[in-house]
Amino acid sequence: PAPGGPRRGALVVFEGIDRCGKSTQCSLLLESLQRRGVRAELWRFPDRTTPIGGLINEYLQKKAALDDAVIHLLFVANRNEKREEMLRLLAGGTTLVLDRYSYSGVAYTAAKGVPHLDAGFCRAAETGLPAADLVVYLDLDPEQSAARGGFGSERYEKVEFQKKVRSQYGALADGRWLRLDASQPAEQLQAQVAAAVQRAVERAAAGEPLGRLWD
Ligand code: NYM
Ligand code: MG
Repeated sequence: PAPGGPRRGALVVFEGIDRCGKSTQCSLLLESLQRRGVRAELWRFPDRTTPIGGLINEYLQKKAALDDAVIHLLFVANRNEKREEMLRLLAGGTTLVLDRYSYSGVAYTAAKGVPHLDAGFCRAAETGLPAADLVVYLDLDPEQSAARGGFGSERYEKVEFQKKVRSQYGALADGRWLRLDASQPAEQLQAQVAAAVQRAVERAAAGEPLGRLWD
């Protein structure tokens, strides 16, 4: 970092199929970071509070039908409308914990199997956004996630589709992802998450530059 300048925050992303436990782990992580005095914020994508997020919400709740390319690009736009604020917070030293990000964008759209919306197209649409310093991938068998409460009300929450999403995540994951077996108890998962996040926060603070998708 510049001498005397702020130490940048880390970009930590949680990914996984629906009902794998991301939101629980994100909240536990935020509490543990704040307890340790690390300045941090928790965001989720899609951000349903913006006008674009409102359209996405209607699509997910099956109140609106949209072309697959259009909904895909709305998810991309929803990340880009938060891009500058993300970069500003990170540069100012805030660690950002994201409940889903570009990796969801690729995995869910590519899982549809639409020929002109393959993983290559999806990845290309994300370039220009910052890459995660750490991706925490909570891997779970869709039969198990389906048995958890709340599953089944939104678009995409079907076991057969979730299996395809899981295989897309498998193709997307590189050696730097922290892949955890999400069937473990939440506290056990959190201990592994916290250790990896601490290392990511330290690397960011030491001046490791923020990457760009898909470097
Ligand atoms: N989703 C999420 C996508 O299809 N593309 C994306 O880019 C993102 C960020 O939206 N089923 C899907 C995954 C989920 C749904 O997310 C909403 P959540 O975390 O269930 O609110
Ligand atoms: Mg969901």
